[in-house]
Amino acid sequence: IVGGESALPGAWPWQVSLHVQNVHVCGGSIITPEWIVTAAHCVEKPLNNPWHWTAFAGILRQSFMFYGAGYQVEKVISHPNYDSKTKNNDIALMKLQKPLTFNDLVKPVCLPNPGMMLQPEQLCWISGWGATEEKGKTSEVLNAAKVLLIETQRCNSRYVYDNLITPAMICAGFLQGNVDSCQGDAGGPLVTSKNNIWWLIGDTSWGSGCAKAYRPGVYGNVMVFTDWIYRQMRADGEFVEHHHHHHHH
Ligand code: 4AZ
Repeated sequence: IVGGESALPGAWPWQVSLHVQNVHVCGGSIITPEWIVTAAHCVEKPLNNPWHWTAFAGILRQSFMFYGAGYQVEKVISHPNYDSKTKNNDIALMKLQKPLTFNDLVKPVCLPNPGMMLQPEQLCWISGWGATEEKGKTSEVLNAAKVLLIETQRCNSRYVYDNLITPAMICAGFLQGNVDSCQGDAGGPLVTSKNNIWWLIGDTSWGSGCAKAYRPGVYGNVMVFTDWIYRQMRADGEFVEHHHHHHHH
């Protein structure tokens, strides 16, 4: 996160750090005790194999994340229409081997309802352990920043992203630059508070550099994926249920 501030304990309780071989690689968001939303580009082959991944919840400092405090990942589901070249449909799910225990520091964020009304420049927040400057290194502490949604028509204008923004993406930040997500924040949350509830509006996906003028952050448009997410979680539950029945009869 560029232009943000270090997070207070419990401020972003859905934020997880996703590690590969004890190194922070991507962010993610807790949506249930067992399921994490992240970006599909974080789990491209060979990292689509769940055994590469450990998730850390409720810990602000990278130096406090050690193997025993992590949650092993049991399953990785990448969006079937993810396009690695255009980053279209850049969303994935991770299922944990053991459920998280929710407390003041570990809590889920709500999935948005399709058609949920947002202001054209809705106030949102981004968070993560990504670089605090372009080409910088991963941050030791969790950072967060306030950003505004940017209408797709503006974000697609010739002086911004010139029609690279699909309906499955959403832009947020500031056209003057200075505040943005950056390398290492990918997969993490873009959230907004409405009716006193925090909603997962986006998952950090891409951008041209970090915090540059006319190059805002681009996020997966989670509202477009809500139905797909529920379907994946339901299908997984039915699979477990189906196997239990065979065992008993
Ligand atoms: C990344 O590589 C990344 N400025 C995340 C966000 C942005 C650029 C790159 C947006 O994780």
